[in-house]
Amino acid sequence: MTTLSLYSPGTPVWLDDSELGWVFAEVSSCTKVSADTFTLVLKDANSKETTVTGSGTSLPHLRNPPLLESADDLAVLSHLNEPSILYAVQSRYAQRKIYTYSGIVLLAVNPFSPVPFYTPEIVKSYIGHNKGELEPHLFAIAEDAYAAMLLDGTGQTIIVSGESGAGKTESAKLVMRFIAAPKAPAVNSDTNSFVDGASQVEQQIQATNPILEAFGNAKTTRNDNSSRFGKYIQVKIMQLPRAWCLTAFYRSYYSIPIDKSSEQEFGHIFLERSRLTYQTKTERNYHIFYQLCAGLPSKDLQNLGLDADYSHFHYLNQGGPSTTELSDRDKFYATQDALGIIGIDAERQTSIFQILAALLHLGNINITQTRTDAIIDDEDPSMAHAMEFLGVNPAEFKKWTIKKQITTRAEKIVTTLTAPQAVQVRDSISRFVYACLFEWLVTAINESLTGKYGDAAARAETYIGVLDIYGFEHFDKNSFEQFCINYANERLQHEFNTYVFKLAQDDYVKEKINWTFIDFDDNQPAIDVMEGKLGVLALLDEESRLPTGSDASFLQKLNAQLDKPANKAVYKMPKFANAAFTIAHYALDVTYQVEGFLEKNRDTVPEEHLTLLTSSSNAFLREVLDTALHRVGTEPADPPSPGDAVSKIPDPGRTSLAGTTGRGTAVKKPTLGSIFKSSLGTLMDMLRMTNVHYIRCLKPNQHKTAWEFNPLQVLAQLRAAGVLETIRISTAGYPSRWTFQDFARRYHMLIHWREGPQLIKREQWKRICVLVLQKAGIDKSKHQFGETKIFLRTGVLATLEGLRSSKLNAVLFMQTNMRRLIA
Ligand code: AOV
Ligand code: MG
Repeated sequence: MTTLSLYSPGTPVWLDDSELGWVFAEVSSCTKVSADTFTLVLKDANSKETTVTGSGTSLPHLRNPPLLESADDLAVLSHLNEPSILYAVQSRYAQRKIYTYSGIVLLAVNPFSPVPFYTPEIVKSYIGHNKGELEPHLFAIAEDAYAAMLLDGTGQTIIVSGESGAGKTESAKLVMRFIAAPKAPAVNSDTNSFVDGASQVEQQIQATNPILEAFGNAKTTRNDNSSRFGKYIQVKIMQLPRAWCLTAFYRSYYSIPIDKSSEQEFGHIFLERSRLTYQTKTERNYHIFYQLCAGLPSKDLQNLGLDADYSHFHYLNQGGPSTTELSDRDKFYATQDALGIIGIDAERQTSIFQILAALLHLGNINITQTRTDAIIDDEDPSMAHAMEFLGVNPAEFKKWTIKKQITTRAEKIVTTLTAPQAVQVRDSISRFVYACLFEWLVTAINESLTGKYGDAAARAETYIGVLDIYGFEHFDKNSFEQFCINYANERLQHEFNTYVFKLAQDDYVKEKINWTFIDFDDNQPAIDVMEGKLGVLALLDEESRLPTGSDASFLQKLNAQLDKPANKAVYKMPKFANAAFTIAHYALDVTYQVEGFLEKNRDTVPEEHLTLLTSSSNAFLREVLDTALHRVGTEPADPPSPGDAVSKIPDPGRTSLAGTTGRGTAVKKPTLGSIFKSSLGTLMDMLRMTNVHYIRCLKPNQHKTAWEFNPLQVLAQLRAAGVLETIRISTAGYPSRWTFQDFARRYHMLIHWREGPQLIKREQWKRICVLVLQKAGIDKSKHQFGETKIFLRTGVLATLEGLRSSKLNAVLFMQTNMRRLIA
């Protein structure tokens, strides 16, 4: 079509608008100025005229016909451009439709208000239906994953992504609820018992949410219930040997997700530890502390030396007075119930609460200073309380909080600490104990979920995993925590790119099919800057291991290594901020303040304190530490890199959570950054082994206002997520690909009943594929043959599956009738 006819008078187009992104307009006239340049006069909705001159892609974007404008799947838009996509999402949201397909991805816009989309009836209606048959929904994605799992027998992962407060955790919970919901009636008594067993597990899996959220979520300025850890929940599906109807033995068991068959346990990636001892204004510590103060009966509070007014506690009052929440008490009851469901009885709960109380008292220990040395009063009441609950001798605790022991080759030297240093020690102990408690909880949850099925469950290879991590974050001040969180999101985005763009297209090239390559924004350079051999994490580790290391010299190293022309696009020295560096993330540029990076990366507990804690008179605390240290101690840590001279100088007398075993001996001393990196690596490896499904959550406004849609903010998220490119590749590409043999084996029944088996016998796989497609009437434009694989466009597989089911039913019907006739 020529440009003149494309922009004929009356054609609806989009006109740039600084506030709204784009607005409606209509072409009044279009004139050719030179070979490929045109001048258009456009009229907006208020009949205001604007003149635009341009060529090719700089001409206004075309608007879609009204029928398509709020289509279920953005892939069907005839004009695939940014304004049309944004408008489709926006107009659907205005109609209270929060879900939209975007090729293989489901977009979910946060309503910030309760919505009636998740009733048991709706759950039911999505069971057994293909993705395109009903309104777009999280449940359709879950059902899709389920069906794919049964079809291929492979692991599936549903990745929920999006920035902080976009709705990942809520979506992940709903997806889990759908997967856990009873779906099919049991066929016989065998499967019946199985289904019954599962319903208990279903209850348990639901119970994990209030627990993990109480201990791992907190209020931030972006989200009142912000996840401060990442989780991967795996629902394993076991099949009964004698069963013949697949849908009947759905249920199985769940785990978060210790894979007992593998050496590496993986349950969650790092809990943000610094929050335990410090919160910025208007933010809170972990919910559980406020729940405890609000929910415990006053007698129990008294026993723990606590009171309902949490502003009395240093660890809870730093965020300021606006931090109270009425629902804390109800949430506490829910947490208690949930703990009960996973088998943590009242007595154990009391032990947990004692540890929490101990931490609050630790934070209130008064540390002052003489001219040079830190001092703690022997009679400090907070210390007395804390030590009582931790089962540790106060005098010993005091000694190793205000003093430090350095072991040299010849002797041990004890030196005194300053008050700020002593506070650091005290806080590091609190963070350490809390992190261990969280680890212990995850282990307890896993044991309760996997216990019943034990090894059989571990062997099951078919599962659906749901990944919900902390979303991309940027605050006024960003530190080590934001760096780790954004690094995780950057890796996840890279997986997405790789999956959708690279792999799809690499296969096309390998299989030599006709294909025009689609470009995408590769974020590998940003990842290299963060985790490469001489990247931020490596340099941070190097500096952290130097006894004389400091944040300032860390920054110097960063700038010396990374501020180079090759990294210009991703690493920047900010013009207006001192002691900071900027990384251009896929979502946004974020400036990180280096202050505190080193200390947070080391986050070490003095060896003497570790010995005190592990030999505590509190048996429960000993169990918690032993479980946690054992769990984390088994996680792989990066071996020190060869050129890393500083790694040969370990920080004497100190150890981090991950660097110890339950017996208190230091084995290796990885830093938090390096554990985070290897933990992420394990996660990515796991994802790669599965078939992935994507849910992309969008935050429609920054104020958490119900049904308010800020187009520019959503546009930024759509851009960052590469939505436009994803749609292009899904519509142009071939999402299903099978080897000739696999395809032939599954669908040969669609060709003649005698010819099919004969061809199979002769292994004429490709010939069978050709005949199947002919027989099913699949158009030439819907498939391509590669060297070893057949490639199918979206929707083809659904058609073939439909035909296959009808054929199977017909055969079954015939057999039954034959038997009746014979009888
Ligand atoms: P996040 O997981 O993406 O942020 P959440 O899932 O916690 O975000 O959602 C934030 C808030 O949005 C929730 O507390 C709800 O109030 C609201 N919300 C989200 N999804 C829905 C929904 N489907 N229906 C109604 N309200 C919803 V973070 O964990 O900070 O990255 O780390
Ligand atoms: Mg969350």
